[in-house]
Amino acid sequence: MEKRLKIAIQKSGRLSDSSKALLKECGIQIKNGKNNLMAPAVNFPIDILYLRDDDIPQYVEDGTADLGILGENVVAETDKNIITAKKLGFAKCRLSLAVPKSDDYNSLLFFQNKKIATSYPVILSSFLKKNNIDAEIHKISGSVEIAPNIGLADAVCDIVSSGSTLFSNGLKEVEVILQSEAVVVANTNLDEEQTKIFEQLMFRIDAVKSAKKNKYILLNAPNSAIPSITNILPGIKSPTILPLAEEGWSSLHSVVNEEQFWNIIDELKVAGAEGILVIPIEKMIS
Ligand code: PRT
Ligand code: ZN
Repeated sequence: MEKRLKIAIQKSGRLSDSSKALLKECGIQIKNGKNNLMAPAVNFPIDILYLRDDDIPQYVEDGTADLGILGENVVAETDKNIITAKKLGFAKCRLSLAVPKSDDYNSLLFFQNKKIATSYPVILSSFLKKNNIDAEIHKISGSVEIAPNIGLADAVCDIVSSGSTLFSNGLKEVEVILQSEAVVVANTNLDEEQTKIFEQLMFRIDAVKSAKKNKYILLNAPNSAIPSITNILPGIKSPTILPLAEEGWSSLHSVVNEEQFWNIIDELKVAGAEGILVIPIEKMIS
């Protein structure tokens, strides 16, 4: 029988839509069984396991799942024997220490003998130990940000993304302990056949990721401007140049990084580029 890989993703929460969308962009169709724990892909040898994100590391360590998609914060907190194989660029956040806005904060010494509320006791205690701070860790599983207001703790260690949760609870972020984003994790004992499927999946993820980072750019320019425009365009290779019906003019095509694009757009216009079109790329294989 054909080997298949089991990939665990979050059943519902901040990671689930993006995880499903990524698999879809990789061309993988999942049979939709609502409320099922497991769903097979119809056109790729993987099965999807829907789990709570906190359970994924254990399942991947013991081989119940071969791969998983979850946040680096949970990977670090659960501290299982699994491989972090690839960063995915979504669900970016950080694990930070925060204190009441009105408190004077100068250094980590602030936390000496203080009480800190968190859902991340493992990461926090190793951070405090590394910095020689003695503090009491108060583990709570939700709504950590209200702990100082109800007198449960002096400070919190929690996930921050925009910062508005801390702000609306009268707290200020004072130290970042860990930066996090969604990653693919893998079991340490994949066999040869499983590794092959794993590599095919990573290849597709890379193609989707680099397509997202890049845009296809088309522009028209007088032939005399081609050398200077070619210098400005930081394409994969040299641009494609096609003659236009209008004598002495050409169309230049290239691939540019989304971030670079905004930096070079003015230079391109000054160099003589006209009719600039920027088009999303669906997949990019380098
Ligand atoms: O049910 P299950 O256990 O599967 O889900 P969960 O409730 O544990 O996790 P979920 O869905 O809330 O988050 C899943 C993952 O998303 C986390 O483990 C992080 O890796 C990532 N992530 C990204 C976040 C955030 N951004 C985030 N903002 N996880 C939580 N938050 C919360 C944070 O806890 C705080 O309450 O949002 C609040 C802060 O947000 P800002 O924007 O106000 O700063
Ligand atoms: Zn969770």
